[in-house]
Amino acid sequence: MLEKVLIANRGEIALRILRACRELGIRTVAAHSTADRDLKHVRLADETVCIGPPNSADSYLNIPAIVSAAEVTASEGVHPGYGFLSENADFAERVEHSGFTFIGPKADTIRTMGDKVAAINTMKAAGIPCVPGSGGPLGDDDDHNLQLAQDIGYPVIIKAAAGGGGRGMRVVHKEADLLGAISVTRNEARSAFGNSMVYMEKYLQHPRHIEIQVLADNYGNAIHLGERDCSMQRRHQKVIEESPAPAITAAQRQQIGERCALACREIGYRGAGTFEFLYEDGAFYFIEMNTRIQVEHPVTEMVTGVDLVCEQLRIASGNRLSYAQEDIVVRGHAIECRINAEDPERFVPSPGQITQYHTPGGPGVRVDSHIYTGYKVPPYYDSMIGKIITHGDTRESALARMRTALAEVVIGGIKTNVPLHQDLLLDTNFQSGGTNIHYLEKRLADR
Ligand code: MV4
Repeated sequence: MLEKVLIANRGEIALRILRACRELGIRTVAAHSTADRDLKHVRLADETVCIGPPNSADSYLNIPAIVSAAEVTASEGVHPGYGFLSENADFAERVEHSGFTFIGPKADTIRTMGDKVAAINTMKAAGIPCVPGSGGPLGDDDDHNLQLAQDIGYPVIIKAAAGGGGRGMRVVHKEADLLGAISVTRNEARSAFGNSMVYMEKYLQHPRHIEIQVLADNYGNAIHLGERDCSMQRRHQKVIEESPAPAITAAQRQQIGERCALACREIGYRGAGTFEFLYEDGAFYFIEMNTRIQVEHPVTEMVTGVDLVCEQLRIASGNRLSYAQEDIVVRGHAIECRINAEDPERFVPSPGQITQYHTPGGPGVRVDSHIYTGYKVPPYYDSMIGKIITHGDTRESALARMRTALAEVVIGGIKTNVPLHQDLLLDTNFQSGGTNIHYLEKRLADR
């Protein structure tokens, strides 16, 4: 097993990684910015190292500072968490070339999945169903692009190959708008990502966002751990996630899950990963692969009983997967509410000191958060301050436990989106399991 791991992240995921390390007897190094000296995991870590000033660009995104921190602390592994450098292939490469273990896939895999055109082509070749589209980057031949869109059928969507997660895309409803949209998306992609490559897909108008969790080791073993429905989102920020997805059957889960596990074996995937699909009218369409642990991983942990972060650490330590596919059973239902320090109506961040904090509890309730009474939420980072996750035998029971948990939680001194969650938990369309990716934004526009 790795002996010492540097945690190159902050907040709840840094604490989550620290807990997994503790459980496995791995010593921990908390790499933190000057604004984060009071983070809970910094206080709990075996060692701490300051990697720079508050701005992420100078600390959590500062590759030389993090690699140096690993060197001076004689760390063996580096866990990137999510966000920040977690899907930066150059970072993974620098970590490995400096003699440390990057806790994630090979740098080449991260690079391939970061290029959405390459990712789609890789997955298509590995038997994963994809959205009908250009099958490659768009060229400069206007007539060819017009013909392509006509063949695919309007509406189409133009996406930046270097984008992802909702950045750099444009929906086109009619032929007259196509060429302008390609050129605008290209220019935006060039200035935002330094890469003007764009591609075209059929635009699916009312899909759900369903993603498959996978784990793979260095020995050609790969398993899937079912799916998560993350359709409840606003501006590409997920708000509520759940597992299993209300819309699909156990047979569908097995079919798409096995395809993903097979694809992992074919491409030599390693570590934890997520296949993102759009799901519409009974069919799955691959859009992207995430090569990191995700915010919403706890709902999968709650229904499968698998500790995904411990598995990441075991895999990076060179162990075989602790589970075979037959060992993975989806039991009951789990739901996660992301708690943000923000105004619940206007969504503006609400940093500041937490004057009072009471956590919910009881059967099937889990709280993943780094906050405590007296903690000051800094203004420099993402506004997510934690997650409440509930589990029950049925979806109804998980929802009831979430309503109880939300009524119990007290976070004083700052605004949070708890009232929004309370509202959504009472929404009859959500309760009956019927929402797509546009539901929340429509509902907010209507209120
Ligand atoms: C799409 C789509 C419809 N059709 N692709 C947005 C984030 C990025 N991961 C891909 N996205 C979308 N791609 C096709 N062909 C709709 C979206 C989309 C979306 C996807 C998942 C979750 C929320 C979303 C919100 C708006 C648009």
